[in-house]
Amino acid sequence: MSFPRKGGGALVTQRLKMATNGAPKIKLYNASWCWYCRRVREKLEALHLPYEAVEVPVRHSERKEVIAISGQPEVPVLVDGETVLDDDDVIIPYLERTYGAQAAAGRKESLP
Ligand SMILES: N[C@@H](CCC(=O)N[C@@H](CS)C(=O)NCC(=O)O)C(=O)O
Repeated sequence: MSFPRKGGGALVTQRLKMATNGAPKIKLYNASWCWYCRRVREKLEALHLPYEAVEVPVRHSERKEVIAISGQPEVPVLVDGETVLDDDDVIIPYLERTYGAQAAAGRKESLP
């Protein structure tokens, strides 16, 4: 069976992949009280990017996963496939560069 396709099939396919892939591809190590983390969460949400948020322990010494992944204990840490970033001033421009155009195209597509 075939379905009629609107223009922008690649975008539709991309959205379907995001919807059906199970776990989100982006993982954010963060703390609910952390302002830098909040900036990153707001950017992920503004770009409509699904992500898995991992709340880290308050104590540095207990942040073993963050240290293993990023080599340092501070949050936010963003993992996107092979890319691991550990500063909000690096993470936010990365998200804009990588996903900004996709989000803008999605907004245009949803206009009447
Ligand atoms: N340069 C980092 C600084 C991040 C930062 O200072 N994070 C704080 C939490 S808001 C942190 O993990 N501090 C260590 C701690 O929790 O004691 C950034 O801008 O993202």
